[in-house]
Amino acid sequence: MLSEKLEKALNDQVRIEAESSQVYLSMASWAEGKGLEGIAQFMYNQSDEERLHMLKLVKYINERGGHANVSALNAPKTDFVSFQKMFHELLEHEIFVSDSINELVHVTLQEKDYATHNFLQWYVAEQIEEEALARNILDKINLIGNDKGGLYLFDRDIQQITANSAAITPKP
Ligand code: OFO
Repeated sequence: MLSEKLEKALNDQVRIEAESSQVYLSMASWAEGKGLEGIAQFMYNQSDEERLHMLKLVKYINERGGHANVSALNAPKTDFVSFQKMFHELLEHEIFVSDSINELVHVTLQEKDYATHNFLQWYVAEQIEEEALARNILDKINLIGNDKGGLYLFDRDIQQITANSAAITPKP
């Protein structure tokens, strides 16, 4: 049985994962509108992954005798100015999520809930991967600079990154 404090902290994370899914969906839509097909596909994929992260938490909370809440979400922004800025925001967002997962892990130790501590290790590992991927993409973007041909290749490359990450990401 989850403690009240931990149940609330897990539910906060449910909301954060759901909001992450909306943020990436909004990024996907923005990129699609700009004709950046590869980037849009990458963001749609990220959005789907975040929804799976949310579902995994929902099921865990209910399995442990708690009640997973489906709550109202903050609306993401709709304009991202440039794809470079958008990927910077993606990294910042992932760092924010990693911090919140760390806080959550801290609560499991305070509450001496080692089963939930164990369950959350999947999220810890996932965040390391997602931050690394975002940094990797930003390195590529810095290499391109303002070169139009480079952007074309980047948009094509990122489709490959999407396909590879779908193949290696362990399913929640
Ligand atoms: Fe939910 O994995 Fe990143 O944010």
